[in-house]
Amino acid sequence: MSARSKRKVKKDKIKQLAHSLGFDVVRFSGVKIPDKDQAFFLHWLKQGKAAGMSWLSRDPGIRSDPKHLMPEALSIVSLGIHYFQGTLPGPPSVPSGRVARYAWGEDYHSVVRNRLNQFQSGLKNIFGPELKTCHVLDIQPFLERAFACQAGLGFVGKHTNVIVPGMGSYFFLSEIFINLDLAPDQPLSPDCGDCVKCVKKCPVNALDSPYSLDARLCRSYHLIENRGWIPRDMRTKMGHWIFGCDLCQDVCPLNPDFALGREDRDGRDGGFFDDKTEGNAVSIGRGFGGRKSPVSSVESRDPNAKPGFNHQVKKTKWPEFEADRGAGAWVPLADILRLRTRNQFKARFEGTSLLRAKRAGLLRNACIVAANLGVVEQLQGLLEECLFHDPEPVVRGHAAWALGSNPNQKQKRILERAMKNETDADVLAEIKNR
Ligand code: B12
Ligand code: SF4
Ligand code: SF4
Repeated sequence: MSARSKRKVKKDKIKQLAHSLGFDVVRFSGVKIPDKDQAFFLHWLKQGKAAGMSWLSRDPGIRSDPKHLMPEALSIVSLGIHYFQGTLPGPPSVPSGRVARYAWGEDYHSVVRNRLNQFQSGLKNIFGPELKTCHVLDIQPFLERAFACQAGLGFVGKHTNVIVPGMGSYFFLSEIFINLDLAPDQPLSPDCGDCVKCVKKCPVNALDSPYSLDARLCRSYHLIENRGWIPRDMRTKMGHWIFGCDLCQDVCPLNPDFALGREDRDGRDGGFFDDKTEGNAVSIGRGFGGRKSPVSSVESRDPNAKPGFNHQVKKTKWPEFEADRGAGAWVPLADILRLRTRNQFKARFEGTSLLRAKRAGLLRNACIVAANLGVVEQLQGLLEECLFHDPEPVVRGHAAWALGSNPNQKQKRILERAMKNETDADVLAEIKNR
């Protein structure tokens, strides 16, 4: 067998194993990614776009180089895990906050990590004890999107997410560094064409330029990663989102039409949608430059299918990411506002990604959504409890903000009473500013 065929056989075996374990897309690259990706990242940091995520600027130089983690690495196996669950369920009858799709089910870190461990053991069984591998999944300091692009797993859209041709962007990324010399796959070129829908639709202008996200403005950053106070002028812009944000992906014509939430179509996400036609079929004309999708081997049978999206690929094959396996698409605000201790919070959200926001962060978000949905009166008792009894100033302050959002006489009296009780300067400022 020629060296070339041997390399192909190795790749085929790896692909077969990965697919048998449920990984949806598998591509290969060498360990070197283009210098422009590292340069782009450094420039992004310098512009301050990482907001409070100071961990991103720790050792920025190593993020593009697998050899820092595994000196023997010769290739990267890039893996795509499709988590799109189908149509967004309607909101429950009680006031509820919306959760980004990636967090509906079980925490993907543990689900995918388990599968990666099985993958690594399987690879050892095939290639023997000399084989070395390391896996990367979100938290390790690497530019995963750049690796995925280099391997041709997808291309970066203007919303900055990696889009898998024919399937869309609702994918987790993960990589295996491996000491086998495997033939690289070809990168794809970015192919949004003239479309700028995500850039235009982002209600906070976080996509201030295509392919670059300013986390200081992004709802996803504030609702998940920001551990402190949400800037006052941004609070109303959070709409009904309680954890993460999917809007730039929901409006993307390279994602399934039914990704769009009904309430988004109606323009009810806090009323931030200027374009009431959102959700109607959109044609960008140039999806994938008219080429056949490199991923989908099955041509769509839907005569109205847009170029580039395979309408047969709809839902995730991973039951762990379905809404019934975790927090779900909507969480009742009352469920959150009554969580007074860390243990209560852990018991309610154990095994889900929502733990990342921490108790105070999630209560803060719930206060904001209560005001944005106009349901303060309905939740007045719980908000009052947060204002008087929560141990965290950030929760008391956001409860005060919510109670003062459109106060009736009763709510004004609650705030006056809190003025006399409160000792924290930041909370007092919130009460006074209402
Ligand atoms: C920090 C972080 C965030 C931050 C900042 C996001 C951002 N856009 O930078 C916040 C908290 C806002 C966030 C939000 C989300 N995140 Co996040 N996040 C990360 C994390 C940990 C680091 C990303 C990073 O380094 N950003 C810095 C920027 C500069 O780098 P970058 O976005 O990776 O961009 C590179 C590529 O674009 C590359 N590139 C390649 N080709 C091209 C082509 C062109 C033309 C250009 C200009 C650049 C380019 O160059 C850039 C620099 O290397 C990664 C995991 C990881 N270790 O990579 C997950 C990750 C990016 N997040 C992920 C997810 C799922 C999300 C959310 C969808 C969750 C949600 N629903 O709320 C949102 C999406 C918001 C959005 N529009 O990006 C997935 C994305 C999967 C995908 N399909 O792309 C990742 C990869 C986690 C994972 N392992 O699956 N996230
Ligand atoms: S995640 Fe939401 S806030 Fe962030 S860029 Fe996308 S649409 Fe804008
Ligand atoms: S909405 Fe349009 S511009 Fe944005 S990522 Fe999708 S195709 Fe690209």
